[in-house]
Order: sequence, then C-alpha cells, then structure tokens
Amino acid sequence: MKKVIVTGILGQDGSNMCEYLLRNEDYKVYGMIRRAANPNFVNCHSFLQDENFQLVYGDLTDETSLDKLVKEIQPDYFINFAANSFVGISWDMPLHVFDVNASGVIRCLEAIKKYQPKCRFYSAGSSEEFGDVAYSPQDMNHPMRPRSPYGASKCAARHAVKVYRDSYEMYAVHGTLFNHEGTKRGQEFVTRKITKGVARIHKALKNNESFKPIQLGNIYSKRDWSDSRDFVKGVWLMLNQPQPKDYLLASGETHTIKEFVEKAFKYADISGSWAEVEGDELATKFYNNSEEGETLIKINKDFYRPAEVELLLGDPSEALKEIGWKTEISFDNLVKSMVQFDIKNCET
Ligand code: NDP
Ligand code: GDR
Repeated sequence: MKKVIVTGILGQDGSNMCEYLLRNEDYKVYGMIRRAANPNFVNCHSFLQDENFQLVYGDLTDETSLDKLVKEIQPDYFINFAANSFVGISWDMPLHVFDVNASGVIRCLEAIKKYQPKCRFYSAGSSEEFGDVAYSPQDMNHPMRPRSPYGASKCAARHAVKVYRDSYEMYAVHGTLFNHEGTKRGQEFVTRKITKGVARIHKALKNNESFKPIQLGNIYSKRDWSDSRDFVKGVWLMLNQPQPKDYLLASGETHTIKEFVEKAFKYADISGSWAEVEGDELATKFYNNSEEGETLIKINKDFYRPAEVELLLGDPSEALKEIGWKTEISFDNLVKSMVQFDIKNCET
C-alpha cells in the first residue's frame, strides 16, 4: 500500500487533503501534528478513526523529527501544508515565520533526499509571493514582489524547491495557491471572521439581544477566493504528473472584502447598507436596514497591515489545460456554505 505523509492536518488544507485521500485513494495516510498541550482536532473528526489513517508527531523546526518520519515511514508522497500561515502576524515574528515556512521546507527536502529520494514532495506556495502585483491576472511568470515576511518566506521556499528539483532530480513541486477558504478555515482569516461574526449577529437579532459589530481592517483589498476542497484535488494532480512542474491554482475572479461582507449578510437574511459617518475617524460602517439601525461592521485601524497586498487575481489556465484541474464550488456557494455552517453551529 502506498504511503503519504501530510503535515498541518489540524489546519484547513491538511485536514481536507486527508479527507480527500482517504475517500478517493487506497493509501495509508500519516497525518503529522506538532506537540501541543491541547491540540484541536475539530477539523479531523471524519478521519481520525479511519483504519488507513495514523497520527504522527513532528515539527518543521526540528529536523530530527522529520528525518525520523521519512526514514521510518518511507513515504511515496510528502505533502507539506504546515506553516505559520497568518500574514497579519508575520511582521511580529518574522524569524519564526522564516524558520517554519522556508527553512522548514528545506528540512523536509533534506529528509527526503537522505532517506527516500523517490518520494514526491509538495510545498504550499502562495499568491502572497506576487504581493505588489505588476499585472493582472497573475500567472507563473509574474515576478515575486512580496509585501510581508510571510510572502517573502514563501518566495524562499519556492526557490528552495526549484534548487532541490534541479540539483537532485527530485519530484518536488511548489504550488502557487490563491486564497482558499471553507468551514475549516481558521478564525483569524477575514472570511471566517466575517461568517462567524454574521452568525453571532444573526443569533442576537433573532433573540432580540444586543451585539457588538464585527471589526475589520482594510475592506477594499481584493482577493481571488476559492474553496479549499477544490484546491486539495489540484495539489494531488500536481503530484501525479509525468514530470514535476509548479502550477498556480485560482478561481480567476476577484472580490473585495466589502463584497464578501455584503454577501455574507445576504445569506443570513440580514439586510444592510454602508454609510459614511461624519466625525468618525474611520468613516465607513455597515448598518442594519437604515442609518438608525444597529452597526454591523466597524472599521478598526488595528487590523490594517504595515503593507497591504491590494489586489490578487490568478490565471489558472495552465493547470486547467495541462493537469485537467477545475473548480466546482463558486464564490457564492462558498460564502453561502460558510454562513450556513456558522449559523447552524452558533445555534446548537
Ligand atoms: P492553517 O493555518 O489552517 O494550518 C497550518 C497548520 O500548520 C496548522 O495545523 C499548524 O499546527 C501547522 N504548523 C504550524 N507550525 C508548525 C510547525 N512548526 N511544525 C508542524 N506543524 C506546524 O493553514 P491552511 O491549511 O490554510 O494552509 C495550508 C498551507 O497552505 C500553509 O502552508 C499556507 O501558508 C498555505 N497557503 C494557504 C492558503 C489559503 O488560502 N488557505 C493560500 C496559499 C497558501 P497547529 O494546528 O498546531 O497550529
Ligand atoms: P490573506 O488572508 O492575508 O490574503 O492570506 P486574510 O484573510 O488574513 O486577509 C485577506 C484580506 O482581508 C483584509 N482584512 C482583514 N484580514 C484579517 N485577517 N482580519 C481582518 O479583520 C481584516 N480586515 C481586512 C486583509 O488586510 C487582507 O487584505 C491568506 C492566508 O491563507 C495565507 O496563508 C495565504 O498564503 C494567502 O491567503 C494566499
């Protein structure tokens, strides 16, 4: 039976990848977690007891643990989703972000090179590598112009993967993935923060209770959002080609955070409109029904970033044409499913 190591399985993509592999392939899946006092398995309930799944310990900052896993398991695939993945905090801990996201990838590649060089390796790259974009839509020829320590760390990982591929003939790929979300998304990312906030407000309105508005930073930046479940299929396709090549996965659509807010409230049946508030340092607010209604969204400068990626819009045509990947979940259905899921969970 073929063997796959997946890292970052408590997070969004790692858990979706495990689910996908265990449902569709007859492989043994080793899900790596790092040691924590109270690990949160909320994203893993559907597969933790699967007979083809095994939990293993390792840390991207610790080469001993990665060497041991690769040496003992002898995996056919190593899919690395583990990362310090929150752009916003990367200015506060740049060295840690580089250690995990860039050096961590080299530690994985070294373990594979030493103990199982035939193993196929996936590195989780990001549209944040494009950063201050030079043209739209972005494709794989777009220059790397990161705007955050996180983006820079992913550029370093992309270079490292290419170096190992070219130097040692390894099957190592670095997929450049645009934003992808879903009901397993971490709560600090803007989409989940919005849908959880909408669910909280929905419950309060239903029970005639008071509530605090959702506080957001820059609502004018644009993102190319998809569903993570579509993307893990693309990652698996990238790993199963005759030759290794880096691909870009994106929806090919872009939307502002503001539009995401509007749709999220719409799917919760809460009507609202934006208003400029005179005298308010940060003038834009989203009100329920009228200007006299309750404030649903408030802008808080604390959530602004030292440098912003204003626009992301990907061109996935190479992946569509060459590896036969396609997305199945639309932007509207993504927002709707996240809102409905959070409303349901908020009420139980
Ligand atoms: P998450 O933040 O949901 O998951 C990341 C996981 O990495 C967490 O489970 C975390 O463990 C684990 N991790 C962090 N540090 C370490 C470490 N030192 N050793 C081992 N594990 C560690 O991220 P996503 O699932 O959203 O993203 C997956 C990957 O894809 C990341 O590399 C991310 O940077 C990249 N990416 C994501 C995109 C997106 O839109 N989601 C877009 C482009 C790239 P713990 O649970 O213990 O904290
Ligand atoms: P991003 O995702 O930085 O694109 O990185 P995030 O959801 O954090 O931000 C998206 C945009 O929303 C703006 N924003 C806010 N963001 C957060 N988190 N919280 C807020 O309150 C808020 N208000 C406005 C941000 O400024 C930004 O413009 C994600 C991560 O998954 C990365 O790991 C991945 O590599 C990239 O997507 C592609």
